[in-house]
Amino acid sequence: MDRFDTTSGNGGETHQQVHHGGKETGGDDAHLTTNQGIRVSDNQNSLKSGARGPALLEDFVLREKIFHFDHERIPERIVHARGSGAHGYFEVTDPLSDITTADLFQRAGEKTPVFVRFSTVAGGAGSVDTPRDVRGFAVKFYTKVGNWDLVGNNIPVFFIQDAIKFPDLIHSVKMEADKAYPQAGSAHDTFWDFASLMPETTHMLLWAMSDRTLPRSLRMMEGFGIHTFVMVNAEGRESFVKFHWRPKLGLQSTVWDEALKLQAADNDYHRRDLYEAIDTGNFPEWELGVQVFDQAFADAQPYDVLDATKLIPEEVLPLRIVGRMVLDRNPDNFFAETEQVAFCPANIVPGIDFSNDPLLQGRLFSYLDTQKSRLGTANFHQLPINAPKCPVMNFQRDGQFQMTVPKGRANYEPNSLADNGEVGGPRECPMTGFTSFQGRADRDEQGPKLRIRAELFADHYSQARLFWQSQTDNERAHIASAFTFELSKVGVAAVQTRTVANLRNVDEDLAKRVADGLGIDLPAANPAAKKPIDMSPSPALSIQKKMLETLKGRQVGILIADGSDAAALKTLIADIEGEGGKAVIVAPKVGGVTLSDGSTVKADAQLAGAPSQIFDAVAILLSDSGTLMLLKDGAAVEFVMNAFGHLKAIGHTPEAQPLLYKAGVVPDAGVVAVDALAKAAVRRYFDREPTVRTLA
Ligand code: HDE
Repeated sequence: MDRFDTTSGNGGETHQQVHHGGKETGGDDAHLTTNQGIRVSDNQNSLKSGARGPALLEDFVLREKIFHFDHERIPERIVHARGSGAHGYFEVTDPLSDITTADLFQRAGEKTPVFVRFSTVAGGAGSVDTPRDVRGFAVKFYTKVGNWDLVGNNIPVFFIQDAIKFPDLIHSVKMEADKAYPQAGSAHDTFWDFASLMPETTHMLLWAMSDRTLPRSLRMMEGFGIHTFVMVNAEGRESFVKFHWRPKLGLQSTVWDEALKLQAADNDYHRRDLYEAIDTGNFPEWELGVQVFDQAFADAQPYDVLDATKLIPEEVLPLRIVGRMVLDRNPDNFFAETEQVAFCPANIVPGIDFSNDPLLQGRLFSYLDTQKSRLGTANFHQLPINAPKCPVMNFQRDGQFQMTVPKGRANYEPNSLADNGEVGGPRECPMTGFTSFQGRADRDEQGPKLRIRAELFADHYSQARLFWQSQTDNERAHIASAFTFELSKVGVAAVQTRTVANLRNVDEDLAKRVADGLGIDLPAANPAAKKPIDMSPSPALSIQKKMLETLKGRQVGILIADGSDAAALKTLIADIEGEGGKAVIVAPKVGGVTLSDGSTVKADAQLAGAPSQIFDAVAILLSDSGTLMLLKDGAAVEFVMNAFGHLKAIGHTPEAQPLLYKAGVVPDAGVVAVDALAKAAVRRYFDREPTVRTLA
């Protein structure tokens, strides 16, 4: 039964209507109807003039069905088109009342409902989940006093400093205008042409070329508000704030070869991972941390806190953890919720305000504007996923798809025509209403109208250098290799040269490695607009330095075949689950195998459809005969070879050794007996990497 529930959650001007009455689920009295509520007698055959005659135009059942289908798609987002969402809540652990009057931060233990959408940036809605790309991390808090949207990314800085460059940046990274390829990737001429001509992109480029853009799971990413925001407390004291989300499962990324192979294995790898985790009660969780500072701190930093290409190292300004966010419910309907959710950085609540970051200021216009084009009406805020869960009362009226039915004739304020003849309708409230932070007259906030940037914005390299110096050797090799890979896809030599010339201002070694990887001469350094300075390395910027050793939220693929040891399988599954991981049985036939004791076990996945890149570690639990059989199966050899190449732990039976040998596995700390696997699987073996591939 088709039931559209447009419950807005809007406690004031309620537009709670069920257009189509009836029961939600099927049953004897659940009848298929048209959109006009007319019962349908036959949903299999169109109306025809005779069994072999022409279809009749009067068939309103057919016409309505096709008409509606024809208009099912809406424009996808111009950026961040591919995304996955979930419902959950934010819970305060340390009230921020000393810093802000924002209602949602006042009371320990209080929960605020949220809807979160994670996304890739460059690809279309139907593109894959695992390209090298920045991830969006957008949170809508349905607070008691209105919606607050914290629309961030999984990287704490951005490519550009001023909103006026955003259309150029996005045009350059999207598919090239004439060819319409490549999809969902930055490894092409136009992106690197733009980036190489815009040295302000350098810091973010290092992040983009790091493993941050290859997350293992949406549940294992950090999130950042990026911009400096403002908070105001009850005394009217302003603070600057930066927002950080910290995943409870720790940071985890894939390696590049693995990410490429994941695209082939599962287009929906991240979407499926998020959905299944929530569906099985393994609710993803993040801590919310804030960096709070004042003008004196801001003035003392060697960079401008209004510049979105800069971060504040947490070693300099530690995070204060104020709450946690748990995602505990999958959307009921992807389109109605994840597709129609409309985030907007301009949605803020009293106690929170904007800084003068010129990138943020541009965003404040763009998001509202784009929703009109995407959702087709200025009333998109009435959609259930966007509607605040507090009263909405004003005199904004009409427009396409108006869902409310306001009563009375007075649609203006002030008015005195309420039913009782007194002053009617909602009125403004100077005490509790949103009041903009006034800023300070002694700051350089106002002046002549100029198209100009503040002086410190000209330093494009110091923090790129800071990022590079904060990485492990292995992470540096990944970054240099990613630059090399991407630039090797660029056909215009001058673009390669210009990029490497920029990198010389970051670090000589990085520039040399990329030039060497490309096989080009090291160009002269580009003149720096401002000479870079050395900052103290920040270990918090490295993924590997703060990775958790855990199996929680991870999955281990166990390859079995006829004859596999029944007792060992049982113990291994218990060990994996004991460490908080998930065991997935992979076999040549999904119907299952006959184990050593004659019992049978069903497989969770067939070998050909479950390559090892979808797992965090693998077990090769084979008997002699099973090994003999799988030695002839390319999928089995690749299963082992890729697990080794992707630096994963491999647990194996002695009988499986010939398969490991054929797959090129060389014993190391990550190659262990089956009974030692659950412990070994809590991490990756990065020191193996030089033995399996050449890195720049
Ligand atoms: Fe966005 N961005 N953006 N962006 N952005 C959009 O809004 C824009 C920027 C981010 O899951 C659009 O609803 C401008 C930074 C996320 O629905 C659009 C500028 C950050 C999402 C838009 C930026 C983001 C978007 C496209 C430079 C991290 C997905 C569809 C001034 C802090 C939200 C839409 C979702 C989406 C504009 C820069 C994050 C066109 C003009 C910096 C996570 O309005």
